[in-house]
Amino acid sequence: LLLAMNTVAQTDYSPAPENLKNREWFQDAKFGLFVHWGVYAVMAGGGDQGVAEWIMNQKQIPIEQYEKLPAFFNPTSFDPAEWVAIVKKAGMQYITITSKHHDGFAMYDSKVSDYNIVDQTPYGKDVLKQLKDECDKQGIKLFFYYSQLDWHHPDYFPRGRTGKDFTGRPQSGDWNKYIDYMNTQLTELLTNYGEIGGIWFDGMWDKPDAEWRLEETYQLIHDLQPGAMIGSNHHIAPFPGEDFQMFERDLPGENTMGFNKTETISDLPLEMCETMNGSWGFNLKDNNYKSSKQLIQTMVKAAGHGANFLLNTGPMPNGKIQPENVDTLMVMGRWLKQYGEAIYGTRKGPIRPSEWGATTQKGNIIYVHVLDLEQEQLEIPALDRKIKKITFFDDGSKVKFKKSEKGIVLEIPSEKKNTIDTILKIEI
Ligand code: FHN
Repeated sequence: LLLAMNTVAQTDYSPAPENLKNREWFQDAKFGLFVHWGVYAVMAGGGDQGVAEWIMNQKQIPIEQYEKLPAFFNPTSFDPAEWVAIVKKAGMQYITITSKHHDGFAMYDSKVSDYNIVDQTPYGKDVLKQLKDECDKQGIKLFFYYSQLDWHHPDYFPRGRTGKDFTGRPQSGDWNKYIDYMNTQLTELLTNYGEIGGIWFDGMWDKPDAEWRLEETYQLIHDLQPGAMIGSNHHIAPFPGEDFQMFERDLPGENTMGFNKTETISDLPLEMCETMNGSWGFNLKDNNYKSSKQLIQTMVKAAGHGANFLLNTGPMPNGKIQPENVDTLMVMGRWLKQYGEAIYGTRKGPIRPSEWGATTQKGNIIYVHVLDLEQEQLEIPALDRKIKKITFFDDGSKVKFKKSEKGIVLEIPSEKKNTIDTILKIEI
């Protein structure tokens, strides 16, 4: 009966009206900041590339040692108003911040565990509360990332895939007690911070066959905040109860990562996340920053798939966002100030993104994004609608085009090509 009830609960989800409204908002928003911030920032990657928020696991640091880190985490330069101002100048509409990552350390004032920023750091304040208050003040939505995988909690047992058990925990534990603990922390996050954008789950992949009691957790979230959107990382297809589908480092359906296995694209709102260098958390050595041009073009292609772009920063232990990331975000913000009409509020266009670019659509306007085209002619497959007019976005001047058997051929004179994205407006 219990299984049957669970199954019923699982397939019985129909989003509340406020959830459906938030899904529309989400798809219009298009661009958000992902923040990976925790006590691991103190280690700054330990001098190795590719190590940051995973340092506890990659360096096999037992809990007894890792628990020394919070004493060095004192972000006295953390200024939520500065962070939110950067987000707004970047043209971002929301923030998704780690409330608890795999190391189990809560970046908020949790009452169910003293392994948190208020009880165990010299800083002693709840950064999520400060950030949420500032987001509310400045009209930015806040989502909480929550890791189901936990390298610290004794009842996360049997251990998962992530390496042999290096933590020093006893080889025993009550799995259901861990799920109860997780649901209690989620209740704190959905009760003590006002209306949140949603919960961004990660880490279930560590124990794919475990009884995660997901229906119960999703029901809890939707009961506490019907409008809160649930997303969960690394699924072939979303589970019932999820309100958006995410793609890590992959454009929807491209599956270059392999690890993502997101062959199926659902009809839920979509989001793709990516780092500005190679690390999610702060890594002192990782200076292979992606160019702002590359990131703008990724954002355009994501929009061409109808997906949001969640771009990540790993703040430093002092609470500042890396200057290299701020510079990039300012360039992206200036670009969006000029071309945002072709991104915000759009949905995917009639032609799937490909190497020449992408299309987005808003009402009877199709935006053709030509990225880095060399040749002066661009043939795009037939638009199955009557074309009324084609103009260049930047000055409204007419675009020469002719019909071809495959579709239309656009003439793009060299003086019209910009370095990032030549946008045409097709009125249908
Ligand atoms: O293991 C995590 C990783 O630390 C990071 O949080 C990314 C962000 O999408 N998700 C997992 C790796 O896929």
